[in-house]
Amino acid sequence: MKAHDGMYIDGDWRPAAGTESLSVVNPADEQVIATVPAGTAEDIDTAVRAARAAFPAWAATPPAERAARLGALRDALAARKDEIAETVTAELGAPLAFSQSVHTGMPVAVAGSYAELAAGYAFEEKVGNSTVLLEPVGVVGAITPWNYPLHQIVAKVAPALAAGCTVVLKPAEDTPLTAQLFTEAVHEAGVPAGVFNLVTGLGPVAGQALAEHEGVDLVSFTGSTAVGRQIGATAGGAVKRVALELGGKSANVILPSADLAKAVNVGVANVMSNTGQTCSAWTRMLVHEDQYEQAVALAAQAADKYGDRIGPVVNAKQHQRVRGYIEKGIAEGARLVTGGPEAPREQGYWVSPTVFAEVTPEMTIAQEEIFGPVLSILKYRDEDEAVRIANGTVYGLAGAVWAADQEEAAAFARRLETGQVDINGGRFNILAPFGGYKQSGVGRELGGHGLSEYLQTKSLQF
Ligand code: TXE
Repeated sequence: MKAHDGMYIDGDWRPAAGTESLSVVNPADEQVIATVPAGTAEDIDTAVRAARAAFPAWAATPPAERAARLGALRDALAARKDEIAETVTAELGAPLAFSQSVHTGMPVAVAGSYAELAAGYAFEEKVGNSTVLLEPVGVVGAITPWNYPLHQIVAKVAPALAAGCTVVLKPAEDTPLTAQLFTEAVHEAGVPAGVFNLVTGLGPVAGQALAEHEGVDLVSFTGSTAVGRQIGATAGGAVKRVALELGGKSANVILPSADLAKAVNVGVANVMSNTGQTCSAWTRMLVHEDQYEQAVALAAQAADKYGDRIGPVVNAKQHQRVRGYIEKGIAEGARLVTGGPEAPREQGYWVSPTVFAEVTPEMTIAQEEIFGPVLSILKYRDEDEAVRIANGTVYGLAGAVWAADQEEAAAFARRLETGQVDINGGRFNILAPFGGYKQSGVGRELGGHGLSEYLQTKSLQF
């Protein structure tokens, strides 16, 4: 596949400082499809300097002009939609139809939403005898994961640019080609030199250098809790702003009055979507004891329909990790209803859609993020117990509640310690804040709340 052999810094593709490179592998068949340069601390330093130099002018650019660049970015992404979808499929392994709809459609819409938000945002407000100015934080270091290669980038870069910040992006090493396509779109959109910069490379090298750089004012990270904790500690030590979007173990609570078949089917689809590699996935299904066996049978049936239509997981490490969790589930005494740890194909990182029943709240598979197509079904006796189980992990990112009427479900949702809850299936809203309670993270993405992460306030008293 086509790849740039350089970093995008100060408005141009330029050679990397070092000579190392990263191989990009297609997870469906383990073939190397491209190589990109592996950035070093030196590349990061050059990129941060470019972003610093570009900051004053971009911060002073009228919001309407920043909005116009974001509108052009949305158009440039939309014009590349086929190429983006094929690239996401090649480097992530997602089925092409899913790459076209979610992996491409959603980020295009999010970029568009920030073109609108930037144009209408109140960057100044009156509070009594004060005028409060909402000013851009400065240079943003964005570190993104591979699971939604384009969306994760757009969800950080678009609000940062809308706010008037400049950015250095270090995308995941598994999916740098989508990041390069995004960069081409930024260039084509006429975003001024230095406002956006791309350095590809390894997390512990380029990522860490970016998180630790003194010239970065805010680090926005999405990825594992382990790395997030480390980045949070570094940022805290340097007293710099940080936004962390980490893992999840979301509960899908089916109340007895709900349409059981619908709730189970949508719940299974939610977990299998993107091969389970979604931080907000409803990986724990909570069902009343009287409906438990029926729900388990329905879930197994629904999971079996997916077969290998869900695509592989992203890489060898995740392949081992996900199958390791399935083995652990069996070892700890959960009942394997369908699927299992055996790889269904010899080549590629495939995992069978897997459903566990008789999962108890303290089991590893009910506590830790698996990040694969694995559903755990738990039993509850009454609503209080359902709330306790749903809230009984270190995470709190998303969730779902199903009941006969919206009010009943919403009343239950108010008791959940989590950042987002879908009522009777909900409908993903790109303007609603997305982010975690507890160890699922710090800060919010998307919509106006996402934009405000990149602003700091100054008040003038009259
Ligand atoms: O994540 P990493 P991995 C969870 C999920 C998954 C697990 C491991 O449970 O199974 O994390 O995935 C960069 N300093 N999520 O290993 O390593 C790295 O280069 C700075 C949840 O892929 O956290 C990449 O760009 N940066 C999740 C990004 O961090 C570092 C999405 C994420 O990689 C770094 C992905 C370092 N020391 C995984 N080390 C979500 N919340 O959506 C790595 N990176």
